[in-house]
Amino acid sequence: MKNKITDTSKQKDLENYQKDMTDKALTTNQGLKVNDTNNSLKSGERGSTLLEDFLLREKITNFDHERIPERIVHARGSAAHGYFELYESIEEYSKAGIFTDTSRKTPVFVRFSTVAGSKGSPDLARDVRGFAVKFYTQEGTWDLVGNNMPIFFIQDAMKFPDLVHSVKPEPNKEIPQAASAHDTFYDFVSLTTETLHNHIWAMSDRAIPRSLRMMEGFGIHTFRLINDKGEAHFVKFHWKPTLGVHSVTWEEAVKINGADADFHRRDLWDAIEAGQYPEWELGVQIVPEADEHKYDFDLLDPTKLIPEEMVPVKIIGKMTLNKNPENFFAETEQVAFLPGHIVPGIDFTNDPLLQGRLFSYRDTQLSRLGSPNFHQIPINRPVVDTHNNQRDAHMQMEIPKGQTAYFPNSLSGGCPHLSKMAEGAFHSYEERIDARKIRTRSESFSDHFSQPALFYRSLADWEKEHIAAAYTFELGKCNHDHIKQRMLWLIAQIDSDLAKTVSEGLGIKIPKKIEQPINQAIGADADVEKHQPGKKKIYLEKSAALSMANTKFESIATRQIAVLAADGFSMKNYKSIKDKLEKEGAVVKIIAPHGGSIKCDQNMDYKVDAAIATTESVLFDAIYIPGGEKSVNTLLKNGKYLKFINETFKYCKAIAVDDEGEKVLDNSFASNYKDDKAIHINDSAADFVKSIAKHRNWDRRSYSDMVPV
Ligand code: HDE
Repeated sequence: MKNKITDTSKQKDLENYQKDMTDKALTTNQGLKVNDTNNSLKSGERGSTLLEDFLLREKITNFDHERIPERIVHARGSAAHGYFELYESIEEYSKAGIFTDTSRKTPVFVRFSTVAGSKGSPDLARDVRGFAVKFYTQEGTWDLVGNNMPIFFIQDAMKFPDLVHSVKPEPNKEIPQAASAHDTFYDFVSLTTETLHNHIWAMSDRAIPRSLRMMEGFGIHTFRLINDKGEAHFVKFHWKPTLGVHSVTWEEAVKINGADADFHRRDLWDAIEAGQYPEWELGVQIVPEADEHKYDFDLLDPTKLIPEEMVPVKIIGKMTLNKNPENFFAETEQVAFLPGHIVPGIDFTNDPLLQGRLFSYRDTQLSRLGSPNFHQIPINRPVVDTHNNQRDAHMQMEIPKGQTAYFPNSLSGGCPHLSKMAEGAFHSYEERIDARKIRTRSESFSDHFSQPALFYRSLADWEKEHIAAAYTFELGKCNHDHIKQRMLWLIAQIDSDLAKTVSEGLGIKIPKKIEQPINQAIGADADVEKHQPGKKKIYLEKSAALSMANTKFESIATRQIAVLAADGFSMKNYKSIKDKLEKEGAVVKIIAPHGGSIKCDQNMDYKVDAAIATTESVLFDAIYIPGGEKSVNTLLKNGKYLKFINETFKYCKAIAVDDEGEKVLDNSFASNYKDDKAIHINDSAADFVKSIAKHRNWDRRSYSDMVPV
């Protein structure tokens, strides 16, 4: 079995379950051929429908039961298949085959998600993104169920239902959908200071990614790696996208949700269909066991990250997503991730959030998928064989043979038999524990301000401005002043300038102290006193890795470029730009006054990708306007084209125009800023490419902020 597993093993397994309907007759579930699926059986042409109609009943019954409960969190998701390759063995740390065997291509299935919204909610909600990876390894399935931010809101699983209830729509009115900007969330956050670190990340542009392919992933918890000598190291897992980490602005996000609520899902699907496969490198931060207590924070506290400057991220492999699912429900909806799925060489730590997750995921799958046999659903089946004495239950798909279903037995020769560690059996890491049974929180978890402050200090000015705007927007949507005041007081503990800007935006003063101390507000007994947040520490001035200003700006692959053109556009202009952009991997789309096709100045037909009425500028990364008198005059008659340019200018994206195309620019808000470095007038295509690769020209914002779109 061992050497037979390849990157396509899971695909081959899934093919056994796929159904191709081509050239097939329509049948009932019993295989009966059907000659009418449009009309029910009636007593006479205008008579009542007969109970006898088993065709009607089968069709309707199936339909009535099509839905399963959506996930309580992470309901909205999109997924893809791919594989993971290891660059170099890390056998000194882990004996896991996936971390030691560089010849393997391990199949993976990855699901990205938002957290708070329902299954049909828009993709660009301000939210954390789930980043769940199922590795179908030769030693069994390993699930790395992470997020796109390196920390979490709470320190103990016990608080998870409270956190989720506070952010979900308010229970009396089921408002708002997929949004954190409401009273209950801020009531909870302002009373639960451990949330502040993840919260400030959620206020940053990380919460509104440009693409699922342009965000990082993190395992968050500290895990353990175990080598073949049984030695342990602590580890944090990181996914780094090869395209860099990029986001949209909040104003764009709001518009994208209206223009294309499936923006991220479509982008992932289209990139894979076009053969532009999303890639992430896997990195590990390794901490020797001896260093467990070396840091100013506790490695078991999931609200803390280890700055990369303190422990570098070692890149060890790459994941490539190269295939879309065949069926959304069967794969993306039915996939079940469990942090408890690990393989020899990887183990847990006592992080109290992780420990709770080890219970929750199997439990939730039972009600979501309806049976403990959910591991038999094709997408959830490991690529290795499974044998045990667990039996029966709803939807048993296998036919276990033999007289025995217990261990030990002699009637079946002791089978299925146990394995030794040397034969690959899992063995829990033997951690020495000498402790009291106690319901409390460790003092070492009590610093709630140092890391949000480190994050904020590490950002570029434009990132800081976006955070201030996000706090102002979110708190501005709350109705209760005491909640806003409590939040302002807490933000001031993170950074006084930030609090000042938010307070001006809200028109509310930062309180000198809060009326009711947080420990009283939570109705706590004396014991909670000692868990009040400690003083802010500065153990690192800045961490460059936390700022998106320091990400990669090398490629324009998969960037969407809108060409604004009508009949009579200059073919020469267009071709030279298009060829260069496409050579660099960008996607060039003609946006014309109508669908179908338009003619260039050489009278040749060009297929239109979208009529201007059906699309919006916020769906694109840059704009190009070729010359051609007739084309440009047509564009000038339609205000939507000017809106395209004004918005693209406002959101600091690259614009290129050639020849008469400049006239359109002259009529826009960009007309006075022709020396802006991301505005190209008769420039080389190579310069335009460089500006697109930079993602945005944030220097522009001092004047583009005034554009009223
Ligand atoms: Fe989850 N989480 N979670 N979570 N989580 C679920 O499991 C839970 C947490 C994450 O694409 C649920 O199958 C608890 C942290 C992702 O299918 C549920 C706690 C992180 C996904 C659940 C956490 C995550 C989930 C809902 C606190 C990042 C989507 C449906 C102890 C490391 C997986 C499901 C997918 C889904 C529980 C906290 C990531 C209810 C109790 C921290 C990516 O079991």
